[in-house]
Amino acid sequence: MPKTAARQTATAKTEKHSANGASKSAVKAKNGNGAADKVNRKQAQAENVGRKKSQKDLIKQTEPELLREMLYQMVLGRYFEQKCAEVYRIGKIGGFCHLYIGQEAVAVGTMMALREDDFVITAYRDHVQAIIKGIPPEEVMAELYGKTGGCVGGKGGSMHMFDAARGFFGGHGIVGGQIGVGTGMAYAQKYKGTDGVTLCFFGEAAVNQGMFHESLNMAQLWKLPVIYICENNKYGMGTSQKRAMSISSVAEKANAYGIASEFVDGMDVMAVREATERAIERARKDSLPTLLEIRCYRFMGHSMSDPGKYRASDEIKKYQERDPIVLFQNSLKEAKVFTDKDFEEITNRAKEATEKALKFADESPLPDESELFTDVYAD
Ligand SMILES: Cc1ncc(C[n+]2csc(CCOP(=O)(O)OP(=O)(O)O)c2C)c(N)n1
Ligand SMILES: [Mg+2]
Repeated sequence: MPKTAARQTATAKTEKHSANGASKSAVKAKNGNGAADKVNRKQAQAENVGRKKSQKDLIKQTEPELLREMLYQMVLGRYFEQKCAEVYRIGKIGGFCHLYIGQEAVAVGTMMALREDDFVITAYRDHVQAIIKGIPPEEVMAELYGKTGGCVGGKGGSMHMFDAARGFFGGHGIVGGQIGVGTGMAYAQKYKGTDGVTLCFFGEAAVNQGMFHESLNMAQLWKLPVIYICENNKYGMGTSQKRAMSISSVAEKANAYGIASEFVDGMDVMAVREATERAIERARKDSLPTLLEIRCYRFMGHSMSDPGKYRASDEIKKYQERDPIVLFQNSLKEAKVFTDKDFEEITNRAKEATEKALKFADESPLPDESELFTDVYAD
């Protein structure tokens, strides 16, 4: 094994677990399928107390203005998507529509640690990521409506948000497909001599695709500045991870390629940010990849057409008790950074931005019929 690979494997071992107290669960996950379900409640509560303390400690070390913006983006993501569900039900949005409700801490914690010129690519659960990357909520909503004011002129819809100028490269419907494209984006950043990095999001079900393994191998071999973010929400459509994956720890899979990895609590936005900052530094300074397994939970169905019969309501309730927004708000209050008045201001601002987006989408014209023949590529 070349020296560099051996050194990196050692890094992977020492840096595998976050400082947020999640390491014990990750080690346990090694021997059983779906270890998260088997965690005993008392132990989980004790871990939660530890994580809450670490969230408050990190809050105290962070600028209040940044914390305000982080909370705003999380609340905006939540309101925006609740409205998406509402207008979907009355037929204003058609086709597939996958909501991100419950996973907001992942996008905010990771993406808000980026520089503006860094790149992001993700799967079809992409509305909130698009907004955080700077696409105005109006353009995201108009895209959902299939209107010309949308970020891709109404031709992409829910799954295909895109804005190259803002460094947001989709919105992809083929599970795992974006992992190869994201790896290529990081290759381009390195080839062009920039110090930019790429954040590449995917779900845990995408890890079973060959593309994941081919990409991780190349990323470490060619030392690419890419951060792979596996949003492990435990389900791929209606199939639980337990029924689809022989090893339940995704982070551990990075060891096969000598890539540094971490396991992170996706309900804790500060822990997500902290782990991402380490990965960004590794990518920007040393041009090395990282795999972050961020454990989270989607509160809604896989998509708007999911009847959701495969999950027990008790399980959903268990995760809702650790709603990432409520958790963050409570920590901010306990750390005496914000008061109820601040929360009210943030909530009102998010509601206003969502209403403005809805109005814009309603008033935006539908594409002209002639648009059927533009931007269409066929051999
Ligand atoms: C190559 C491919 N196979 C199957 C599908 C159908 N499909 C769409 S979403 C999905 C589940 C993906 O789950 P995960 O990667 O965990 O992401 P999540 O939806 O949980 O965010 C599947 C199998 C697809 N779109 N592409
Ligand atoms: Mg999933």
